[in-house]
Amino acid sequence: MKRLALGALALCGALALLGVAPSTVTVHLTAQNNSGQSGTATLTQQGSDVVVSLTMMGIPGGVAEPAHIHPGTCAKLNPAPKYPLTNATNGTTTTTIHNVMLSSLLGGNYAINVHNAKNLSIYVACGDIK
Ligand SMILES: [Cu+2]
Repeated sequence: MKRLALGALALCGALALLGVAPSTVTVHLTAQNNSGQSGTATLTQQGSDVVVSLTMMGIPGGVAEPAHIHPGTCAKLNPAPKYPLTNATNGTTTTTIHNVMLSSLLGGNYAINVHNAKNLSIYVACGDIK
C-alpha cells in the first residue's frame, strides 16, 4: 500500500515535469424546454485527448438521448455539432475526443447540449463550457 502511494506520487511528479498535469473542468447542464432534466459533465485532459463524462438526472429509463459539444453558448447555440458525444443511455455517457486540448474548449465558445431522443430539434438540457 505504501509502495503504491509512493508510485502514484512519483507518477504525478513525472507528469508535472512533462507538463501534462491533468486538468478537469465541470459543466452544469440546466433543463431546457421544461424537460425536467439536468446534469453534470466533467471534461478531463488525458494526454492529447479530452474525456467527457456526462451524468444526467431525469432521463426516462432506457432512453438514449443524443448529446454533443456545439459551438456557441446555450443562449445562442450553433445547431451544427462540433464534437458528438455517445448517447446518454440511462443518463450516463463517457466519450473520448481525440486530439483536442481542453483549453481550446474553454472561454465560452462551446456548450454541451442534450437532445430529446424522439425529436432532435428539442433541447432538453444545456451547459456552457467555461
Ligand atoms: Cu446537439
